[in-house]
Amino acid sequence: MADNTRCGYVAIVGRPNVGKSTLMNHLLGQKISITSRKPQTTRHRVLGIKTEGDVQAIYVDTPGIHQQEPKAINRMMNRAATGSVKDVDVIVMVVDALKWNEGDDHVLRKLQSNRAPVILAINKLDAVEDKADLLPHIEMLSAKREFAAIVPISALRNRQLDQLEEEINRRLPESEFFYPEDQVTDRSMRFMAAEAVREKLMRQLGKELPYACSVEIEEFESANNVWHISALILVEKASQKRIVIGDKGDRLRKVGTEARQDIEKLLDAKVMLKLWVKVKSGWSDDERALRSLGYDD
Ligand code: GDP
Ligand code: K
Ligand code: MG
Repeated sequence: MADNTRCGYVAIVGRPNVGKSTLMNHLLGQKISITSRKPQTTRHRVLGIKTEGDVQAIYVDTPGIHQQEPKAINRMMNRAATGSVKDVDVIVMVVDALKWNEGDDHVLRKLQSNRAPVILAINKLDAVEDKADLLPHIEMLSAKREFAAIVPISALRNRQLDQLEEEINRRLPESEFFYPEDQVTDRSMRFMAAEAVREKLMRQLGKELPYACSVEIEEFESANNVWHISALILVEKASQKRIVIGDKGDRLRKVGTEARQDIEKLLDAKVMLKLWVKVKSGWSDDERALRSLGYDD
């Protein structure tokens, strides 16, 4: 390891669906955190570790910060989001270009007492039709708070991510690396496998029920270079179970195929994936049940 290394924590925060997880994955150059068009896709705090040269940036992807917290799962996600921001070195606040709303103001308020520098990443630049609208928008945003830097980006198209990274890295403290140079996340492969299944469910189920689903890994073993994994999909009602399974099992099969391909990439090995669907009523409103599913970290 070189002298004068830098290392620190970078929290990625923002209201739901602005592109936080997409940004983390693209900064890391691999899929660590699941994404979809739906808010509340990210339910857990996920670390993505990037070591390059003498800098190690430890990104913390957070569930979006919600204004309403009626259900236990929302309260837990908010706690995960704000709790993970406490001791970080840099905060990247992601917003959707030209779409500032009171959800963003709410996030700013949550960050008010935090001492870490806040870099504003104005995302989805590619979706802005008239670039002339951008300058007054940036002016409006810079009046909201003293941001350490403002960088317009497109996470999805990898635009200006180098500039953003530069702004982040120069604010990391001098320190030894906290993780081995080849480690990319603090999460287990078991967890990543469950998340891969949940991502496909989030993406393939319309508005019907993605929020009522949770995934538990029951078997995770390798034999002769093949991983045998079985995952249990928990839903709240029998009607939801039918939707997840789909006509003649079509949907479940599709979820299984796509999840298996992602898991094979992660493990770099062949995978046999079995999926089961089971009804477990009321779990999303029961904090104890959530704890047993690992939602409390
Ligand atoms: P999160 O809830 O903040 O973590 O948001 P996600 O990363 O899950 O992204 C939400 C949606 O926005 C997904 O459909 C992404 O593909 C999309 N998205 C993210 N970044 C960009 C971007 O730079 N441009 C466009 N057009 N879409 C994006
Ligand atoms: K999302
Ligand atoms: Mg996310």
